[in-house]
Amino acid sequence: MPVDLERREGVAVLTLNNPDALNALSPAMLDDLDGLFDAIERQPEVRAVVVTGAGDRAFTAGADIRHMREATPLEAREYAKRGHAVTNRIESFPKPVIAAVNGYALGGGCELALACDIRLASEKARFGLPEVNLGIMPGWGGTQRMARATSPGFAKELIFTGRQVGADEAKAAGLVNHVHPHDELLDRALEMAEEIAAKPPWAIAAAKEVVNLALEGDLQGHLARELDSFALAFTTEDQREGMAAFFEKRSPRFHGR
Ligand code: CO8
Repeated sequence: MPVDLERREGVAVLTLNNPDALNALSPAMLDDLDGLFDAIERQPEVRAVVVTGAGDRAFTAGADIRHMREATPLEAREYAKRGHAVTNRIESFPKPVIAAVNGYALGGGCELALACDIRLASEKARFGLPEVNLGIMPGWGGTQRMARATSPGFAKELIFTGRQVGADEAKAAGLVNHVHPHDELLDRALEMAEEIAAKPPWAIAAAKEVVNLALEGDLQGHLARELDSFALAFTTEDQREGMAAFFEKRSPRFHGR
């Protein structure tokens, strides 16, 4: 299974499981995640969710570049829509979702973490929105949720430069709640999830819904704009060049067409 589900004391732990590709979010993994959230929603005994990555290196390194490399704009839009569906689902899920970021959280991986309610990071976590290096732009909500979680200036720096930041810088920017030693991350995430799971579930769900409203300001309208701009990037030669350069392990040469 691309995503593992483990149940503990009122908490479901979802582990993105394709460590050889740094847990890249293939369409199968997105489908799996969606199905597991369906199942968890129907289980009243599960009152909190933790999402993490398998292996020692990555939460997830983002959307599957192999799947995007030859995509037409319409196919790219479809893939982006699937990512939007999963991230919107997490954000509006009636139970709290904690991201335990145990390594790279890049591109769609960072966007997945941003859709979670609370982000805990290991000291090895690396966050970034490196899509420009591939000739494209963030397409799974990063343009909106990074700016809302941190600040427009921080979001633009990360999006324009593709720079990765470590756990401490991410914490200073407001992107993560706490940084933990790598080997303790999952235990700390479970502790927090279990603490929340012992609270009254209706009050938690209602509070989540209302806190989300604090940042609303036509989020869905802006996400629709992101989707269209993301798909348009796939009309450019720079997208082909950026993704070819990734697999050829060289620097891309962008020509603005
Ligand atoms: N997709 C597919 N495969 C990947 C990805 C990915 N995102 N990331 C890593 N891999 C694969 C590599 O190809 C490699 O495979 P192989 O062993 O077969 O060569 C394996 O994972 C290990 O990776 P590296 O050899 O590159 O490991 P390094 O330690 O040298 O580097 C990095 C680690 C820095 C994390 C590097 O792998 C990297 O830069 N990865 C790509 C990160 C990235 O650009 N992510 C953003 C992707 S775009 C995106 O997420 C857009 C979101 C909106 C999408 C909308 C849908 C269309």
